[in-house]
Amino acid sequence: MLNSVLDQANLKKLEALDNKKVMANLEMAIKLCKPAKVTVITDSSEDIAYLRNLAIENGEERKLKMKGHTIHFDGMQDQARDKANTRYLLEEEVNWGMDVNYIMKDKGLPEVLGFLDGAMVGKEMLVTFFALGPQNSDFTIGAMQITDSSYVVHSETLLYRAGYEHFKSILKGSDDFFFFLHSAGELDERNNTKNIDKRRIYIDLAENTVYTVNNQYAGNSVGLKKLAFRLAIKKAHTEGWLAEHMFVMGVHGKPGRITYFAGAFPSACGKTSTAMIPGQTIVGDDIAYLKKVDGKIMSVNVEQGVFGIIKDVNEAGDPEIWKALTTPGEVIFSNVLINDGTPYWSGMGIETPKEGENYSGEWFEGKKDKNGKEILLAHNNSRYTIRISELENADVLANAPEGVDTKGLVFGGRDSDTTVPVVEALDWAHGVMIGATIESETTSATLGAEGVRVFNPMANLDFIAIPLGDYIKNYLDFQNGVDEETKVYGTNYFLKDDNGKWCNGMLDKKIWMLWADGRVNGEYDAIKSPVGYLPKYEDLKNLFKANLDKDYSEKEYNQQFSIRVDKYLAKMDRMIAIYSKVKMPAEFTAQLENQVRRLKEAREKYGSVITPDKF
Ligand code: SPV
Ligand code: MN
Repeated sequence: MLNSVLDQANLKKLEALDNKKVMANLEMAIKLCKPAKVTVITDSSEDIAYLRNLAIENGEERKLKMKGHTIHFDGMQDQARDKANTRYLLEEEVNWGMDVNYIMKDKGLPEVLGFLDGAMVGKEMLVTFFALGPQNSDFTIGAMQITDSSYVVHSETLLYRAGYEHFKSILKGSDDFFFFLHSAGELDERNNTKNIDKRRIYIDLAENTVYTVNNQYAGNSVGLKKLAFRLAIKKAHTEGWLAEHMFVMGVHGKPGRITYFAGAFPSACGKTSTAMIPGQTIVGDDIAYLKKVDGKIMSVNVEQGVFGIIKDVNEAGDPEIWKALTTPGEVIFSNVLINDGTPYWSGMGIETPKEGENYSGEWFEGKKDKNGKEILLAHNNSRYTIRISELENADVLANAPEGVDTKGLVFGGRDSDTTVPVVEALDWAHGVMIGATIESETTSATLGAEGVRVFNPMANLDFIAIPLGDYIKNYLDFQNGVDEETKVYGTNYFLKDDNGKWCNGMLDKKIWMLWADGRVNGEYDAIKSPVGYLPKYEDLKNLFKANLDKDYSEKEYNQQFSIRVDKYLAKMDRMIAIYSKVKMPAEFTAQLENQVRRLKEAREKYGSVITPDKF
């Protein structure tokens, strides 16, 4: 059976791994998907070059004018993660304390296997191996991906570290790795998935296996991203570490000093742009593993690339990314506008053409979809895929096997009228509560009403693959045995004034991060308020002047850092309504109650809007 589709050279590459589970996975996939041909991709430059060419040859990507740049289009209905059809395969009913999309395995597994049956007839199957984490690192988890999409594997070679050698040496004979089987399914004349109604992304937590079919958008098809992340959260909980939806960055507060932070923000709340703040260095922008080692919290970037939202990337706001996107180098653009071999997107800060080709086919300004809705030149979720090593701000320890010594965590939401731009948690447990009460307001870019607050604990709600109470308990316990208590910050870049105008500019996040950096390094005093430690005006004034050459007024400070007690209490009411239905650790429930108590006591003393100088 194997021999008819797998030639000797490819078979030898597999046999060198000496791994029964790898062979069993492959045999299962071949029998099920029935490919015409099977190609095994190792870490060698010839194999990677083969892949890159294949993506061009079969039309999944096209070359652009700039050397190394390519464009990939996903279908009209395949532009974002499909939450509705992403389900866990479980063997019993569960109550995890949050909305969990799951299906009984005896029903779901035959369904998804049915869609994968014969899905690769006439197509080439690619068998690939990646490392989730740095090479030769105790953090790293092996991942085997089988797919019929060369775009998926090409993306993975940019986004993840090569793993064939990891399987060969470190994982020799082991079945402790993640497995992903993907097929784009039947394709239409534009090389896009035809049967979107049969799109399924099913996650078998017990087997560390994910099946995904009839999709191409990377968030659904690139198994190593959010699909592996869900498996990792379960594994982390079992083993007592953290798998988080976090960037990792080095903050350069003083010449020669780098202090590492990890931060979680819901999608479109400024996570990538925080990791890319000019003057700082990036380790990773999306997924981190955090472990306690010798009394320190060490973090690694699970990835080595960025799958970033391209909308609003321009030279002024994101100079590092801009440079990578406008100079030769390996870049995959997806779902942007192409005109004369050049990519264009919204918010790029230069004039864009009125016609070209985008994910909808031939495009012209004013084009409407079949529901009469205007099709923009580029989808709001259009993206770029690059290696971090292409960036000038890559951190020197970005690939360190031991990770980086992480001194602070940051949790950011999107909130127009309640929380302050930056606050330091009173202690670790309070910080866990700040993370667990993140809300993100919907914007005009998402479907439905604007300004609706969406609860998103640790920006991880979509990915928590265990009961919410267990996840939070693991977080609380994580600080046990750490030498120096890790500081935790809450940020909010989206505060508006009474006239609905943004209070802060795009670059102000640099000041909040530098203040946090100074706090971690013992440089600033702070004001103890009911919601945590607030910056002092003088310190922010100096930071604004020194870094942005901006005169930050006391009026702005008072407006931004006043505690709006009634709004905070309303937020706590929303949180208590959610968490009262969830089995939570008593320590966490006490945090919620104490937060309410402190706010009410302050209101009695000082009224419902309190400037920082009162505390
Ligand atoms: C996110 O939405 O958080 C992303 C992009 O990082 S996706 O790969 O779609 O998850
Ligand atoms: Mn993400």
